[in-house]
Amino acid sequence: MALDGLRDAHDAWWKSAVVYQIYPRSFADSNGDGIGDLAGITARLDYLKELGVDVLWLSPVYPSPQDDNGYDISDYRDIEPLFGTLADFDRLLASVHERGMRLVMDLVVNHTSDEHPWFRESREGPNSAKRDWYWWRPARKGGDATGEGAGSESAGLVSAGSESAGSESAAPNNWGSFFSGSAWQHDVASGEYYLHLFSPKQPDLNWENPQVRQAVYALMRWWLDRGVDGFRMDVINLISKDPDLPDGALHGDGLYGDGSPYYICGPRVHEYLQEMHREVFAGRPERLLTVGEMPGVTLEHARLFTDPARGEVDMVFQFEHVGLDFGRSKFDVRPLRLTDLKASLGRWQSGLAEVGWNSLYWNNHDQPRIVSRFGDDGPEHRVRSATMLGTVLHLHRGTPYVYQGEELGMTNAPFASIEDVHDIEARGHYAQAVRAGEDPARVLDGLRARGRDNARTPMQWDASEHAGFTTGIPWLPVNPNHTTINAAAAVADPESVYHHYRRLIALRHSEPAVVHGDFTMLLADDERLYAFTRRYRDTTLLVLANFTGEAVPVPADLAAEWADVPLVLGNAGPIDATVLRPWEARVHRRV
Ligand code: TEU
Ligand code: CA
Repeated sequence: MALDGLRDAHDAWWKSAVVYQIYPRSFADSNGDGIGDLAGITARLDYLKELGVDVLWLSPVYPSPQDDNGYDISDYRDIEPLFGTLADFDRLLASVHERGMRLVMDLVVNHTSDEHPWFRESREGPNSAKRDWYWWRPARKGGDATGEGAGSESAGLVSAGSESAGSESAAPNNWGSFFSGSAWQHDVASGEYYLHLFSPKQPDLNWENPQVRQAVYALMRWWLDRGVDGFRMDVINLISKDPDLPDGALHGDGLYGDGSPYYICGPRVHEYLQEMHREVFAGRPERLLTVGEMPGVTLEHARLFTDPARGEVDMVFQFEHVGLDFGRSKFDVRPLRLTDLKASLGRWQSGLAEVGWNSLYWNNHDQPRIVSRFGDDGPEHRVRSATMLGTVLHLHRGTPYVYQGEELGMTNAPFASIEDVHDIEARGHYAQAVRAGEDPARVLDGLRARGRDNARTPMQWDASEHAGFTTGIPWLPVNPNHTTINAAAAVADPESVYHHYRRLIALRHSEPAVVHGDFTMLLADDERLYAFTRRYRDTTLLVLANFTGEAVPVPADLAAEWADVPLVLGNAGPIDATVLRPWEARVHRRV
């Protein structure tokens, strides 16, 4: 393993790779049922190959009741019938490999679906052989197990505290779930509760139990043996909980406690990932990629997780830069300060410079569209702000991830009412906030800015009725702006966001300074310009970007130093060395 580590540290293939995330439900529908599927993806591979991406990551395609759009898995060794069959999967994988690309699966093993056979067996009662595979606990002493949630009984389960939770709750502790309400679900038959950090249909697996860990490693080997090229590991830094499950400090709303100190990067998380690495990855060929999704991960932990010598994961998704514009919650919108963004990304650049590796992302299936968030999605500035944002991200040191439609500059969606909102997190938040007396119109504004459905409207392939996504009725309406923002139009227009992303990806493949160059932040205190250099051997790149809708003068010393240095990429035509146009971005290259 030490040898593995040494090799990886230098030229792991994924350092020069770009990953493209597909949300299968919303990518391409092949059979007119309104839901994207595997055959739809297979039919669109040439588009992705043309874009130039190296790796495709599929959000979950396993059988699932779809309570959280597939992040609730009921069978780890099959394909959800809505998406196709294992034969369709094998065809997709072969077609990806034929084109010289790789395919990474989503691995969701912090929790299963409550309809997974493991949980069904676990729920049979305290003597079930799998009882200990999940986190079952008796009611809190002195709590009133029948008090709250009474009347909302469904299928023998009563939500712990959906009505009157807080300190009187009988739930084993006061933790709130990520999707509103208590993190505990009462099971009437046994009188006990089970832990679910996400929805009640996503019970948390108990990783303390070695049988659980072996079962997970076995399913991972099963997919690798089938030929997949790695995993994106869902909330993998939440798998180790403090087994005492202590109460957390009360949230602002006074209803639930914050359990995160007891499950974010918990006591055994590094041990588990090292064990996983030994049991699943060690001795396999080097073509694999592992990325751990890690909400709340600190730079200090990230360095440990991604130190190749430790054998844990290749890189992590951290969340700092996508939380800088949160107010009291993610739905409470606060404007981004550019200096905060630079301080955060800059800290991660230097923190993982010597050891470890960064992932780079603006978007995924949980985040609002970046052009609507940090750019300007109006007709005048959409293309230029989207290409500026892409340039800044892709020129950092790390592996960039492109989320489907980001390469088209797709925007947030205009949801008219809560009726149009599908996502479980958004609906839960709306219900809780309105119950707590907040103005529904304002809550909806928060959802429009931050709701996960923004990322999940169907891929905009062309200007036709449902954007070429489906011949049927899409499960979530297409964004009306698909008449102008779509792949067909973008491919035909050399100045489109698509072609700019294609050039960014090509630059990474041809220019070692983009992959390996060191990173130096410039103008750290400037609220309008983002500037940095990348230096590798005799090459220096300067990246200069205007994060505003106004022209901004280039500081005189920078202008003088770089005026005659050629551009390798820009988004605004011929440059004026002394001023950046609105949302302009440039990459100069000096040798
Ligand atoms: O998300 C984990 C996560 O912490 C958040 O990004 C989450 O989406 C939520 O917005 C918290 O406010 C992962 C998946 O990416 C997400 O789609 C799943 O819903 C979640 O885990 C549970 O599997
Ligand atoms: Ca379909």
